[in-house]
Amino acid sequence: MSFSFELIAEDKQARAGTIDLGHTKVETPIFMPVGTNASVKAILPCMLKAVGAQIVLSNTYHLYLRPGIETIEKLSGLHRFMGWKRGILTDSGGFQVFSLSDLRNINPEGVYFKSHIDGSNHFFSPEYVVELQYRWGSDIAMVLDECPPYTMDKSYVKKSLDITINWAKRSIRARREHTVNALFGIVQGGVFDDLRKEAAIAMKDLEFDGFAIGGLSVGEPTEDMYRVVPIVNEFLPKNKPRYAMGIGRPENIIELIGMGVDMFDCVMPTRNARNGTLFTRFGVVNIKRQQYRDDDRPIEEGCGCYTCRNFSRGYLRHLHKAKELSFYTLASIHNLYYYINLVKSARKAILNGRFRSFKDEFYALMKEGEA
Ligand code: PRF
Ligand code: ZN
Repeated sequence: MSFSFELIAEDKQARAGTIDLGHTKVETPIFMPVGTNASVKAILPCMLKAVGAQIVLSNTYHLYLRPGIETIEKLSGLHRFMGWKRGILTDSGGFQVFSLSDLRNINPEGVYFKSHIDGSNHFFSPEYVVELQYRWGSDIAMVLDECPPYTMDKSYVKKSLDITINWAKRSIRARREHTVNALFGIVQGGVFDDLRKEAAIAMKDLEFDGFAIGGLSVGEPTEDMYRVVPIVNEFLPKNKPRYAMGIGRPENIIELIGMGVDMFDCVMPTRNARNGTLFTRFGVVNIKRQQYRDDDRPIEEGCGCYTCRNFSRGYLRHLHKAKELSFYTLASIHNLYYYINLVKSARKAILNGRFRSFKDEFYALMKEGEA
């Protein structure tokens, strides 16, 4: 086991730390770009390095269906396969089975599902998804969980949570046979405060290397997210990293860092880049708009990314209109740089004990942009 987490500084609830993955380190808080199919869409590993990515997320559900475990094993594991030497965290498939596959049937043993690619039948157990993630060499594996849809009532969420907790215990037993990589538990419980507390307490004593908060950003009002996260964090051990899965908007990330969350992933920077929505300190730039046709300025004045150092809004708008493939790459580079540096600046502020003023400035600039 070569995983370790060191808490370096605290500023109220906000934390700065370092995760040591053995072959590479990750400075927290951290934003992880999403590389679902062992590729961050439109982005090469050399670009990931250039924007400062230290760890990326990939998906067990997708990789298991295509190209399959045997292929990745034959091609020397996930790092070699995708040409990325830094960190890799893999999601368990719990969430993707429920959001993507056709016809799924969840029972206490595991989950049966049909591939969204060819309709074939498959079964994931908590033991099997741990094995898969270790066999292809993920640095951080996630346990199988059920993320109940936001529309489910409390009795459903309670039953689902009981299954998720039982799966977490089985995952811990399964990992005893594999020693090198880290395993994170996932706290579910929907928007129900008492279920979240129950979930955090049930998970905290299991021998996980870190804990994720799942089941958020699934359509619930933002107030629910901001209420539930502190409840969970109160019960999670301080000396292990906390990861908010699939979150979120820049302001969600800032708020959750302030509540003691250390790790984030989200498709938003890359997905929004591809449809022309670019993030800046002054709010979003919709590059499709006519007003940018002859605009010689970069996406964001002062941004250090490759795109902003070399290209104008007018040029990027042209590429978008002409459906040039380079648009996807240039826009994704900027958005990833924005997200990664936002979180990096938050880390610096925490180290200097000025997270509060950092947050105030973040909102002040956004407001200035609206004016
Ligand atoms: N569970 C897992 N992956 C996830 C989620 C979850 O609840 C979410 C919810 N935002 C995103 N990704 N395993
Ligand atoms: Zn930029």
